[in-house]
Amino acid sequence: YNLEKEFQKRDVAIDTDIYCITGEEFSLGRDNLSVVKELIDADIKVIQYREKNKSKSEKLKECTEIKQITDKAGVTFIINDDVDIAMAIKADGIHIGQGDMPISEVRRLVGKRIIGVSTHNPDQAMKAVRDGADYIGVGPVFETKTKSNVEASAGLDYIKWVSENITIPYVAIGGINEENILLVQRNGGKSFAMISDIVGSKDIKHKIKSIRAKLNIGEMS
Ligand code: TZP
Ligand code: MG
Repeated sequence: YNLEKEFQKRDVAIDTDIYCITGEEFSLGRDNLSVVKELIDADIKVIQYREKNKSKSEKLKECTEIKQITDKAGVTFIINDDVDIAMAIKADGIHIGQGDMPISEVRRLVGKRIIGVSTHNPDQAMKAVRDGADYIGVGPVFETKTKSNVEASAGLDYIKWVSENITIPYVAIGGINEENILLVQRNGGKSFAMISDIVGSKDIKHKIKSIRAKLNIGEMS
């Protein structure tokens, strides 16, 4: 039985514009499943499931449900932290941090699935590329209250450095919102991972529309 063979890598675009991450505690009382439905309705193409305070079985149940609707919609579904859940539900990818298992070990487990790795400085970025990450997270660009024990802000200089030196897809993260996203774009940002500004919006579809309008204007100027 070969897990790696069984998985057919989909033609997934990780270098999307907005990369949405779940966080039920920031979702104004909505559950993750209904937030994901709204994200899909707003034409979001990459969604990461991230829940730091739920049990494994709760997460597995939610991810199983979410996977059904992301599959139907052709949306890339990435799991934060839990390689076992990613494998159990046949997720498109896994996102890991600096303190997690080495990329080489994760690769042995997940085969051709997407591996994303959080990085906070150039050394970590170069190592992630060498070790075979499919994309890197770049941040935290700004201060954020969303993540506990968050690393010091890496600032705009780091995203700029990545844009000039790293050839695999990268996703800016940390404190990005509608107000400051153009600044991140001007400093080399192409994909933007967000939690609170999106899932914490009353009208998620409208929020995504106005962020996209800003990004499009930024691209033209
Ligand atoms: N990793 C670095 S910052 C962060 C994560 C998961 C939190 C991002 O959340 P927000 O609300 O978009 O600042
Ligand atoms: Mg992690």
